[in-house]
Amino acid sequence: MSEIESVSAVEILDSRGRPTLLAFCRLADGTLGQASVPSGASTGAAEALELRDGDPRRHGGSGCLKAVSKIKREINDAVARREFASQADLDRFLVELDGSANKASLGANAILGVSLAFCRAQAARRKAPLYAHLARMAGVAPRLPQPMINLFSGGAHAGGQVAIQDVQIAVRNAQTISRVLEVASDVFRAAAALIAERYGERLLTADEGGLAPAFESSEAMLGAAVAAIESAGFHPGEDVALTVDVAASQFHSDGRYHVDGATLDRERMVEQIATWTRRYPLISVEDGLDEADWSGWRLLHERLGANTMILGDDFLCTNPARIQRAIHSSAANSLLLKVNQIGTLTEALEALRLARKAGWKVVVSARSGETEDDWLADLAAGWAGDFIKVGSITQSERLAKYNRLLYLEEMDGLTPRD
Ligand code: 2PG
Ligand code: MG
Repeated sequence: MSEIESVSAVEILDSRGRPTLLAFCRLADGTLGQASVPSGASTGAAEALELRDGDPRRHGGSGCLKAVSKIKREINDAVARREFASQADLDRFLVELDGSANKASLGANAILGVSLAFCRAQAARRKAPLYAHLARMAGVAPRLPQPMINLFSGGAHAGGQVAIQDVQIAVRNAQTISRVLEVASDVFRAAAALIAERYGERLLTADEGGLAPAFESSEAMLGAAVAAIESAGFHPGEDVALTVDVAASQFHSDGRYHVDGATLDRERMVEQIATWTRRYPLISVEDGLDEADWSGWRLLHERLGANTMILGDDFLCTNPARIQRAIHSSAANSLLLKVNQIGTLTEALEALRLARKAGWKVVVSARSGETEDDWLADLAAGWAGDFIKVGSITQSERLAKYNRLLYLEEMDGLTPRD
C-alpha cells in the first residue's frame, strides 16, 4: 500500500521540438517519482488518444497544457491522499476515472505520465532500480534486450523520399551491449561515408537520427545497408542482420499499396516483402501491411512467419484485444510494445503477457518523438524484451536509453539475450 500525496506535470519539449509532458508523483512519505511521455509520428488508428490543445496560437496547436491541467486538477483531485495497493490498482483507477474507450477524456499522455511517475516513485520507495521493480511487477527475470538500431529512414520519419520508414541493424552474437554499439558505430560510419560518396550530399538525419538521403527506392535503401555492413568489415546476416519498419499504413490508400512509384494489391505487396527477405538479410518485418488489412497480415505471416518476425506496431497498438485477435487469426508472431499506445503500464503488461503466452517475440520500442528520459531501457530490461528499438546511435534522446543499458550491464551485471 502506498498513499499518493499529489501528482503534477509540466509541459516540456520532445526531440522534434514538439510539446509533451513531464509528470510527477509524490508519495505521502515524501518519495518523488517523475517521467516524461514520448510521442509518435506514424501513429496507429487504434492508439489511445494523445490529448493536444488544438490552439493554433501555441506550438501550432500541438501544446499539451490541457493534458498538464488534467493531471494537476482532475487526476490530482481524485488520487491525492488516496492509498493504492499496486501499479495495477492505480492504473485501473485512472482508466475508470477517464471512462472512455480510448482515454479521450483525460488523454493517454496524461494518464501514462502519472502511471510511469507512480512506478518510479514506487521503485524509489522500495530502493530498487526501476528495471528490478518492473521485473518484479511482471514476474520475469530481467535481461538486456538486443538493440535494433536505426541506420536509414524514409517515410514519415524523413522526407517520404522512399516508402520504407526505417531500416535497422541487429548485431548478432555480441556478448555485450558495448560490443553491439561498437559494431553499430562502425556500420553507421561506413554508411555515412557511402552516402556522402553516392549521393554527394551533406548528411541529413531523420527523426530518430538515421541517415536519410534521397534513395531512389526502398530497395536502394536496403542495398545500401548491406553495402555499409560489408564495407565496415562484417558479414551481412551472420554478424549484422537487418530489420525493417515498412509502416505500410502510411502508403496504403483505396485498398492499394503505393510503393516507390508502383501500385500493389495485397498479394503483390506480400510478394514484394518476400522478395526483400530473399535478397536481404532481414530477420524482422514490422507493419508490412496496412493496420486494417487483416487478410494481408495472415497471408504475410503464412508466407514468411516461420523464419521472420512478423512484427505488429500500428497493427496491434499494444492493445490486448487486437493482440488476442491477431493470435487467434495467426496474423503475426511478434509484438512491438509501446506503452503510450495503450496508456498505462498495467495494460502494456497485459499485452506483454498475451504475446509471451502465444510464444511471440517482443520488441520494446521508443517513439520518433522522444525525450532524454531513460525509463524505456529499464522497461525493456525489466520485462525481458527480446529487442529494444530506440533509433540511431546519434542524438541524446536515443543515447539516454543505450547509455542506460550500458549502465545496467556494468553496474547491475545484467547480460544480453543470445
Ligand atoms: C515506429 C515508431 C518508432 P513513431 O513506427 O515504430 O520508430 O515511430 O513513434 O513515429 O510511431
Ligand atoms: Mg513502427
